[in-house]
Amino acid sequence: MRHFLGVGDVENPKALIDKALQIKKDPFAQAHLGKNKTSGLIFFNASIRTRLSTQRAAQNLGLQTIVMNIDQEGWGLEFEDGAVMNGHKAEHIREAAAVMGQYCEIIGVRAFAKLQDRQADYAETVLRKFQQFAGVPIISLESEIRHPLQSLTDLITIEEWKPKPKPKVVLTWAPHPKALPQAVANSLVEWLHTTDYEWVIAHPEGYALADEFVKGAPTTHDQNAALANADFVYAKNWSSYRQYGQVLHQDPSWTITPAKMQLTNQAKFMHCLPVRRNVIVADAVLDSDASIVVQQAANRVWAAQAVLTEILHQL
Ligand code: AN0
Ligand code: CP
Repeated sequence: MRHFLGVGDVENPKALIDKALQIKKDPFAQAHLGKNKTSGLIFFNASIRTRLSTQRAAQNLGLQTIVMNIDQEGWGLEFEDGAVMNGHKAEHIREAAAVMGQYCEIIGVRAFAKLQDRQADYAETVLRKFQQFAGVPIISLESEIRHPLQSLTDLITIEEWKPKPKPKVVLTWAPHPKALPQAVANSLVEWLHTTDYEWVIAHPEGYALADEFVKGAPTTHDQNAALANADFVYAKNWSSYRQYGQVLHQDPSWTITPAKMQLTNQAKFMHCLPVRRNVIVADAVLDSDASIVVQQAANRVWAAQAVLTEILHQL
């Protein structure tokens, strides 16, 4: 594996999950793999988990890390080819990415969807430009449309907690006041396609994900029906794909409550975090034994370490 932008870059997703679980058991087995090498983590958006877990993973491998909040601390970047740069953007991605590639053996980039131009977001413009011009492996720290380190984590967590070989996983939309990207949901769906689990996507009308991700996966507008026999309830909000970037409504009947969890097979509750309490999910669910959101977030380290290990082996 050279780049990690999506499950398509992973030859054997199941083997990567197993590798991460192996690393979890013995985190320092390859404490010198990254010696004298540096990873750069470039953030266009806020982060807690991605930033800290990837740094921690790098540290476990003896890999140095440079972190930059480029939206606040860098020059304004131009991404258009042929642009006449007489506006407020001081530097082109061609030079910026090429220069970062001189300082780092691996670069991680986080660039959320702007939710204005669907075509630009779905082309993963920012990550692809880094891939094109940096000359080093690129790791997605959440692109406009994917969050593969999160999805790898999610499958690691399901593997650890599943009560039967083929658990039922429900990915359900839940309400949120702000327009959020589809990245976490798209990406989870993309990874779920590689499993033999029983799974279903539940969302209100108007919130269908892009066909390129859903690819005919079972989908319903009936959340209660979807929750029957669920072993995992994965809640996440996303804005509309069809009416791109719009919050069509915030229907509170989609909030995950104890009554909703009662419909399941004593399911575990999952969310990528950050989560809005009593909007996405009720306190009583998050504060119960059903919630594994903190254990899930802890697994971010092992996902990142497995990916960094694969890439370091290829350098
Ligand atoms: C982001 C999103 O939904 O893509 C990041 C999640 C990891 N969430 C928020 O901005 C709240
Ligand atoms: N789940 C996740 O990616 O969290 P952060 O946005 O805090 O990195």
